[in-house]
Amino acid sequence: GAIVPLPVSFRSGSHRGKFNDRDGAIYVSGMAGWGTYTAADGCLQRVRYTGKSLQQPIGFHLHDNGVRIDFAEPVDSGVAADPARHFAQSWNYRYGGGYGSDEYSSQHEGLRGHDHLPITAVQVLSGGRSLFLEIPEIQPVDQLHLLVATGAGVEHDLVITANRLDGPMPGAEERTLPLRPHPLIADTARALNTKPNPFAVPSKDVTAKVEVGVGPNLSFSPRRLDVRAGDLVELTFTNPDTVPHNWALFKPGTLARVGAAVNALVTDPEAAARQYVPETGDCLAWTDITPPAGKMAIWFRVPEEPGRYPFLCTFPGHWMAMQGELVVAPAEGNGKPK
Ligand SMILES: [Cu+2]
Repeated sequence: GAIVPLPVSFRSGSHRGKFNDRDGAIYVSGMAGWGTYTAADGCLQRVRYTGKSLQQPIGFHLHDNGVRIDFAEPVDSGVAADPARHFAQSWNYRYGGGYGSDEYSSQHEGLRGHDHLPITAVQVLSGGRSLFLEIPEIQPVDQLHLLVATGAGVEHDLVITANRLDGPMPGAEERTLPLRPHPLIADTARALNTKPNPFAVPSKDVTAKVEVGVGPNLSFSPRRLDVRAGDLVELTFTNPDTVPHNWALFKPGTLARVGAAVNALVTDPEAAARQYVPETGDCLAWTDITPPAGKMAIWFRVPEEPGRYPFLCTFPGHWMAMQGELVVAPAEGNGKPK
């Protein structure tokens, strides 16, 4: 559904409305039970039809390449056909045990805020009674806010719950970005299917302590870590960045396969519950997705095979840049555990 503000104001909160068959008016009642800016504690008000026309959105349809909006009156095509006259943004809520939710980016997992969605073209349809806004980056989201101009100085807000997008609107450019799962599905998977990290178990037999953090512009700092074959490593991962990251170690020579699997995680509702670690069997150890200002330690045994083991951040969109190497030297005969 969508909400559309009406150009009326009531003396108090408006909780209930009902049309009266006898006079065709809608009667609205309500009260100021929660925080409100209204003047009165309660109200019962009548909204009459004056006989004048009123331009309002009266319907909409979501496609995977944009939104069609139907209007009560024909739009002014000179204004409405210009993509720059309209605005679109989206955000998500976090479904969880707490009351209420912050507003989260629908494009950057874990970040608070809204995302601006570019409107690349507008089609004026049905003799001006419908508009199709091409929005190639549209996704299933909790809130999609459109500000649509239908004439000079005439704008309409629609706040849409975009649970499901239909196929592409014919005649408009098709989307290129993959469709993400609905945020509610990802949140539910996170709540139900998150398993404890198998490497978050402290060990007393540590033979090497390693610290790795996050540098500027999607990088690890340092990018190279040195250990010996068979070491029992305590690795502390620190994230001083403004976006979430993880640290995941992979078998040598698996980057191409792992990268493809990481890219595919964007459309997988279970990915967040799995800390965005791909299920290819190539991952040797990993931290959880660590939030901004977060820190996590893991304990793992270095493989017996000396060599250069790639590590990545597998958070969506990061792995191409955010890479490093664990360099495993041959073990020495110094009594270290093998
Ligand atoms: Cu990252």
